[in-house]
Amino acid sequence: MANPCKVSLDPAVCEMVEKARRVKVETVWDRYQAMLPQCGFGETGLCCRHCLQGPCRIDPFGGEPKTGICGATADVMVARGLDRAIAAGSAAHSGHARHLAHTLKLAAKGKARDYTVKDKAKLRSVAARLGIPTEGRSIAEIALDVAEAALADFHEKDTPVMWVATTVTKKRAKLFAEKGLLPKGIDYEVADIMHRTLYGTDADPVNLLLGGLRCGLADLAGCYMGTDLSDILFGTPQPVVTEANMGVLKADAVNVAVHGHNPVLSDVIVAVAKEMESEAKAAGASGVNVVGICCTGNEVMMRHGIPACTHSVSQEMALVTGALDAVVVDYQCIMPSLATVAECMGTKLITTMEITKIPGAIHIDFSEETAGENARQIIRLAIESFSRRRGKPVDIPQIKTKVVAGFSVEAIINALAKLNAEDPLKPLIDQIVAGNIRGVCLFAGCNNVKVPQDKNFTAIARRLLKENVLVLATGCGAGALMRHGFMDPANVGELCGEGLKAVLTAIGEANGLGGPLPAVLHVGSCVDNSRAVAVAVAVADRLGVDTDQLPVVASAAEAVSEKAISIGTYAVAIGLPTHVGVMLPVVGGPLVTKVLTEKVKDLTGGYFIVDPDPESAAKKLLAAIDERRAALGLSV
Ligand code: NFS
Ligand code: SF4
Repeated sequence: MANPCKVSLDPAVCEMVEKARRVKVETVWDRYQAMLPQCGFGETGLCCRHCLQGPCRIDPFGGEPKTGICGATADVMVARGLDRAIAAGSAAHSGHARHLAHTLKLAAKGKARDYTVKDKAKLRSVAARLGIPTEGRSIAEIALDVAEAALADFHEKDTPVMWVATTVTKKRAKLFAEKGLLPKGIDYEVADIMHRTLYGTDADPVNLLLGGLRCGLADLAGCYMGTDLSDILFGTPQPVVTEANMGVLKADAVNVAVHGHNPVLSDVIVAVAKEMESEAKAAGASGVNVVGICCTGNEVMMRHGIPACTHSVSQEMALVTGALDAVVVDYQCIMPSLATVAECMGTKLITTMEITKIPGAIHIDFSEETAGENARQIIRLAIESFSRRRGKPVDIPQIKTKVVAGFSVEAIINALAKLNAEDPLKPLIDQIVAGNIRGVCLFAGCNNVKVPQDKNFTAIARRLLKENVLVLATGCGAGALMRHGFMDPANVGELCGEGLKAVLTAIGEANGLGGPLPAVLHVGSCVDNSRAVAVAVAVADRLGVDTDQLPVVASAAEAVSEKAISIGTYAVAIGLPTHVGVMLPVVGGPLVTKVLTEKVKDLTGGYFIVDPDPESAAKKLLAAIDERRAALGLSV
């Protein structure tokens, strides 16, 4: 269907962009237009402010100046810049994981009564993987040890980072150890990047990239730990039916959006919202309607079926409806502009974390010890805000899609076990061998203002699904695909090739769904890219190969955040061809570009594919899948 709105493929977003124009609320797309043309030095990565002699910039066309004032070449400049982006991404994911480790520790000590170990089996399995004894020990004892092991992984100690050494294949752990790529400590690696990219330190672009690769693996640890500890504290996701897009807002309810990343706050809000229904009703509302934005939304969708309102670049549009009474944020991917939009629309913006304050927002100092109380305070503010909004017109786009989410590794294995209880991975592997599943693609990362929202994700996914590629999705990539019906099983017939359709139907029917699994499996938030790694590692182990031999690829088709860069880096480190659909600020460095897109293959088997065109990107991803199939002796 032709879409008159140029900025997004999502009709709900288009409706709200129109409204924003009408009511004169400035949007991310307005600010992008005002920013054009963007700086060519920055776009190609050829500017440096790492010391006070700068800023320095290098001519991207080979003219003068050819180096910075200190003599740093183009390749040094872009490698240093990339390294710092990887370090920032790693710091963010692992900051989120460390927060969970603290929560688990407090819970184990009985000091945070709003938290318990919800998934004891997951706790035991994580402990076993780390070599922590479980026999004859209490849950609190094991939980405390797991929390301590997590915190220990942040600094240098006698063992390498355990959340890398025990989560990749044995072959890969050995390769990383031999090549000096096994991270020593998560914080250690982030600090190491800051050190080596300091003025006058590392001036060898390849050495800089190796440091970046190791820091990228520290990011894998942060993500994997984030998933493990969230599952332990809040439960491992199981398939759940819910909805997505702005049509999930309800004019007559107290609408509260949870936005950001960490379930430490949002999981408690979901529980407290249920308890406070009567308070909301007393204020004249039909109830409390909690909805999600970005990855916090993914966390509570995966575990509680909380509907998703919108994602990433369109976050302002959720407020433009005028129907949101409160937006509660923790950290990461929260546009500072929300404060202005909130003020215009009568929404309360509530910040909760010490590291994320926004002028104009209400700050509630959240702590694990007082989580329930904090959450009640937040919902009360939302109810107050509703009372003021009550009876006033709102503009909720009547657009929503059905979503089946909740595909943790455990849930996927459970589903496959219905076909083969002894060897659950066998049916999956048989279908890959038979070619009914040609390969697997993971869609991850954000929506970027430079791309019409969802265009790359939907175009590439459509193409791959038709070619029988099994698609997993996380983060705002999952958000994009869910808002376009890719997670509604009713659309499998239209979206998937015959082979894939048959496989999804067989699994769905064996599980009593009376139909197929959805075309795209939602595996969670961005830290949950670890779940995709876990699936790949399990399949590789079962086949006796390494992850760089599998017909598995990844795509961050509309990436924004430095976190997407660090995730892409560990995807390459474990051996995946990894597509990025926006230009990376490295193209000004010819050697660095060549290493990232070609040479690194000799080291890890993985490599970056940078291509903003979704059609040609899809072709390249399919070719990468077929190359792997051929090498394994499978039909292509
Ligand atoms: Ni990932 Fe998730 Fe979304 Fe991008 Fe941000 S919310 S952590 S970084 S924008 S996918
Ligand atoms: Fe310029 Fe070198 Fe300083 Fe960077 S580190 S700003 S290239 S002098």
